[in-house]
Order: sequence, then structure tokens, then C-alpha cells
Amino acid sequence: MDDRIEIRVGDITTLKVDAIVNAANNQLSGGSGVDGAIHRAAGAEQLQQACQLIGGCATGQVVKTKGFGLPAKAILHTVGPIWRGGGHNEPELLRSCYSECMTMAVREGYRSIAFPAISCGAYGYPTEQAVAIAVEEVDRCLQSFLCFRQVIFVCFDEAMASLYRQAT
Ligand code: AR6
Repeated sequence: MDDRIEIRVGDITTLKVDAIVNAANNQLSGGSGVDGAIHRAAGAEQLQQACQLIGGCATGQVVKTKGFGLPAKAILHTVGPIWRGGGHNEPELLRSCYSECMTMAVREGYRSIAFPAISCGAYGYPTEQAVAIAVEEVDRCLQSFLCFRQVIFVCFDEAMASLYRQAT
């Protein structure tokens, strides 16, 4: 596993990295979970306004806003798939969230990024499978992004962190 990958337990909104990733919805309307935490910490009104201007985001894609009140420079809002049994392209869509975020980060000249466990909360993706995809895809991207410095997988609890450790 690439030694630029790090696993941490904590709140993603506190990290001073170039970009943090938000597990958003198609409307970019804010919500619960990590999305709610990011909106609150960034400044709900400003972030809401920026998201409204963008209009929305397709599942598996990514859009960017400033970080506003966050220590991070930018927020990459991606929309993970809702788990519907696994036969609705969920793995490909989840994989695409990670590769699109990494690609956008590199395009923007960012060198550090923090990911939450996309789709692993409200969207119900089986965590072990989601973690395997996350680690595999980021590791694959890092092989071509040699200038990239740091990828942090931020877990809300120790149980999730141990899944990541097993996968790396
Ligand atoms: N820092 C890091 N991880 C967190 C934080 C935090 N502050 N808060 C929660 N998590 P979820 P999803 C973890 O539900 O499944 C929203 O309403 C959490 O424990 O945030 O992609 C959106 O608007 C879990 O492991 O995202 C969408 O409608 C992981 O983040 C929908 O939920 C993701 O859980 C997206 O659902």
C-alpha cells in the first residue's frame, strides 16, 4: 500500500488539507452526517449559496467549492451511490467518486486530500466492500499522481478505522 495513505479517526472538518471531500446528495442541498457537519463548519449560508449556483452533481461525479470557514482550502462534493443490493452499478459509481476526486485534486494543483467513508452512512453501502473500493482506487490513482503528497481516510469511529487498516 502506498505510504502516502493515512488512516485517522476524527472529524474531517478540522483538517488543514488542500481539499476535503463531502459525501453529498444529487441536489447539493446539504443533509445529515458528514454533509451536515461540513455545511455547519464551513458556514451554512455561504456554502449553501455556492452549491445552489452549481445546481447539482450526478452520482459518481464531483464538483468543487471553496472551503469558506474550514481550515481546508476547498471542498470536493461527490455523490456516492445509494446501496440497492449491489446490482445497480454501485461499485463502479463508488469507484468513480474516488477517481474523480483524485483527478480533480490533481488538476487543481492540490497535494493533500481527506476522504470520509463515502456512501457508508445514510446511503447504506456495506462498509467492508466500500472500504476495499476506496483503498484500491486511491492506491491506483496515486501510482500515476507522483507529486501528490497525502491522502487521509477519515473515520468517525475506531471500528471503521480498523476496516481501513485491514484493507491497507
Ligand atoms: N467526519 C468524518 N466522517 C464523518 C463525519 C465527520 N464529521 N460525520 C459522519 N461521518 P454519511 P453517505 C461518517 O451518511 O452514506 C447526507 O444526508 C459516517 O460515520 O454522511 O454518503 C447527504 O446529504 C459515515 O461513516 O454519507 C446525503 O443525502 C460516513 O461519514 C447522504 O447523507 C458517511 O456517512 C449521503 O450518505
